[in-house]
Amino acid sequence: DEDGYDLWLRYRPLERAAQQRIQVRSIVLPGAPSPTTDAALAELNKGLSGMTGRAPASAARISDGALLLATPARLPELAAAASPLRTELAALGDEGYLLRQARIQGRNVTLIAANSDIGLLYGAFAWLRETAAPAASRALAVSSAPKLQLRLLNHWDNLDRTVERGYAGQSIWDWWALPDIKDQRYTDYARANASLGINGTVLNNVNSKPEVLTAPFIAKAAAVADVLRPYGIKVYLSARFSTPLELHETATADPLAPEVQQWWRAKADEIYQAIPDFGGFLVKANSEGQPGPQDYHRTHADGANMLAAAVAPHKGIVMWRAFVYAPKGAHLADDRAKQAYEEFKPLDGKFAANVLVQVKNGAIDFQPREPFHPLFGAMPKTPLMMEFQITKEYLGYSTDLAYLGAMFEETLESDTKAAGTVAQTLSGMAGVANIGSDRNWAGSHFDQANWYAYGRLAWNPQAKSRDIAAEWAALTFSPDQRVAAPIVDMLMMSRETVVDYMTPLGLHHLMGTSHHHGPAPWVDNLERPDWNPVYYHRADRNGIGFNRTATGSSALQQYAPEIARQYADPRTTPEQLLLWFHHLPWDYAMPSGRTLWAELLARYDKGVAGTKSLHARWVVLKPLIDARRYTEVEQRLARQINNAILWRDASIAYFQSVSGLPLPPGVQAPA
Ligand code: GCW
Repeated sequence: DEDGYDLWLRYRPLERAAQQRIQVRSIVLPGAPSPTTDAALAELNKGLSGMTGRAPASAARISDGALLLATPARLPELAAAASPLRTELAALGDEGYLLRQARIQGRNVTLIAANSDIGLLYGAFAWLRETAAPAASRALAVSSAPKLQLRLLNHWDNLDRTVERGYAGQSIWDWWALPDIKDQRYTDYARANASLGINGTVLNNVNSKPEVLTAPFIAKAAAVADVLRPYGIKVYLSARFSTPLELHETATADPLAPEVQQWWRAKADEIYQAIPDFGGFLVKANSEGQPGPQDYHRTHADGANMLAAAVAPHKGIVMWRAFVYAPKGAHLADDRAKQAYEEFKPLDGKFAANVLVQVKNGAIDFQPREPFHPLFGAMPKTPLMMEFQITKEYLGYSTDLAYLGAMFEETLESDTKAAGTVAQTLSGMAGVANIGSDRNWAGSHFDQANWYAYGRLAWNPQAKSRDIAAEWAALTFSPDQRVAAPIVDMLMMSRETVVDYMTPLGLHHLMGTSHHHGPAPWVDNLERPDWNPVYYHRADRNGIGFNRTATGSSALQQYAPEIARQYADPRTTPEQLLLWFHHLPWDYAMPSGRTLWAELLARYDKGVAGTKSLHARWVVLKPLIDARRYTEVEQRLARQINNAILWRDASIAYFQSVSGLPLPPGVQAPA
């Protein structure tokens, strides 16, 4: 059916010519099956029956036309000194795989080879992907291993099934029904994630509750872990720092107090009893009112290391978030963008070996465009994780089309001028999930692409977002280039379109208060100055933008000297970040020859034009798309045009009221 539930794992019938190329007569798995190989075989059966109309039989012996799944342990030939695949396989690690047409035991087979059963599962998904959306007449020769060890989803899911910043219905975790009732959706969730190589998931919101770590919830998390385990996905939990105190089991939450350390050790032991491969904790501390070690005049390192010691005997990890900003104090008058660097940079080298610091892509908060976070490249002694937001809190929810693959790629390939690209500074990646219990999982069909792109980039942070978009479009809609190619174009233009109609030229944080949807650049009366949009755009009669150079907040100094020098001058600052770093007069001359004011207006217009173009490109695809998905997408694209017009008109009207400048000839003042 066409409701989107099957995501990119649709396995629709292939055209006859493509079917004939497959020629799989049997499936062979030497050695004893495991829950993971069972999952791989089930997926291959599902995929092949869908695509070719019949599932080949499982066979014990290798014969011509076999699809052979093998590890060196299962098939000693692969480990033999004479095997041409031996070295290649050895380089692929625990999770990598290779796909090949090979001659084994004198038979012509299609080989999926790996060093572990998880590698075989990943290889099976990769082979199905290649088969469903074949790259033009290429010989099967794939060899792939993940570049990052930790590839996680972070659910901001609450125990009452609401989801913070979730736009796809309720949480998929039905805490009431668990542990006894395990929804089939958990298995399909595991399949979808394993198909991308995602190998961990934090089940609950970083704004966490003490109850999460009580026995009943540990049992529920254990039930989810049991479902996910065969798919190579570990379960993690967000831990509230004050849990023992709030449960009245200690008199303090001070990380240096022996009773607190003892409590966490015992808690870790209890969790590992129930979930032997539990991944560890994610912690939001001393940020937005969450408790943390600073409440006891201890550092982030003191807090993280205390938890790290509790999970270390079990090989667990702690992911400690760097998204911090003070509720009160000096930073408000100055620049909130600076706080994470100021708190964390001095702690480089002070974290235990099993602690990772998890840093948002930018220093403010998941804006449509931010420069990369200055902590990347600045903490050489600390493993860092990237935190991307897949759910579109600031980019139009699940209504507006914005392909985040392009945005993720832009951050990952940014040069830190200190330690290579941002991608090269990473030990792991976390994506704040956009998944909910909506039938199509993500709230809209196109938002599935953001989950997909995140997963593929976590596997290979150097991958190209356009290639990923092409894969997704072919798998999700159709490999027919009349369909896939225009969808790729829509995806690739969508994010810049959103930037243009919401926050062009480096503007940021202008969204409506608390819900963060729609424009509110005029708001200046919130209890905290750094929540007000006026704090960020700083528009007045003379100009607009946030001066982060030495004559302003000096946030620019947190970057490597080469970047700091380049961006100190507006003329050598990338245009797309101009007003992030500079406050400029309205008549500042832009490279286009327009004044800044005229350029701003042109960008808003371009954004609106972009939404009309997205809609128009979709409408012509109508004859080629199933009716249900066509309509569901069309309605959102039409709505997006109106969202863009609202953004443009409200922003221009407000900025005009501040600048006092006339609109250019031909532009009507909004009614
Ligand atoms: O941007 C803010 C979001 C909060 C979120 C916080 C965070 C989970 O508006 O909803 O809380 O970021 O990342 O901790």
